[in-house]
Amino acid sequence: MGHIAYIGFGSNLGDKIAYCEKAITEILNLDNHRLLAKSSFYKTQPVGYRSQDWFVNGIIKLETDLEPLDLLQSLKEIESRLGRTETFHGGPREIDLDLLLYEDRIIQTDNLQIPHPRIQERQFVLIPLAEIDPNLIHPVLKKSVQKLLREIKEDQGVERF
Ligand code: PH2
Ligand code: MG
Ligand code: MG
Repeated sequence: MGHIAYIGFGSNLGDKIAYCEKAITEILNLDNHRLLAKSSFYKTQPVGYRSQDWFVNGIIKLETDLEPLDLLQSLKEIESRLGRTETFHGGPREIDLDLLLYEDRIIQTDNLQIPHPRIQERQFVLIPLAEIDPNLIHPVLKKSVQKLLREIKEDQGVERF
């Protein structure tokens, strides 16, 4: 039986759009993965460490047969295959694939936290998520994506391409 997962992608090094497109293709080439929805691509200002180039960000909604840790492992392998180089935490990257939500599961381990702990702070996640599924309920905060988005007061610089 398929499970529904949301994956955020981001790139701010090299050909950003090409890295995002390639990552999506690789995810969909995994056995038994089906694309349910894909957001637009967004040009976003860096959140956190600010002295780096702007990002391309977006979200896909997937059906997967993999359990969360196996899906995470597959995402890490795709990041490496696409040539992600190690910089520093929060620093520039060719491709970042984050498992944001998996069904309504709550997982707290050293390697994996689901829901992703910073969804509610980030317009670059919530805006594409709201484009796909505005009424999706955050399983911990028990609020819709639309509501979480309205609760962010500052403009973080997210523009649709
Ligand atoms: N990822 C981060 C830190 N800051 N800012 C933007 N705009 N987009 C990102 O994907 C991003 C970020 C850490 O993963
Ligand atoms: Mg990330
Ligand atoms: Mg990551």
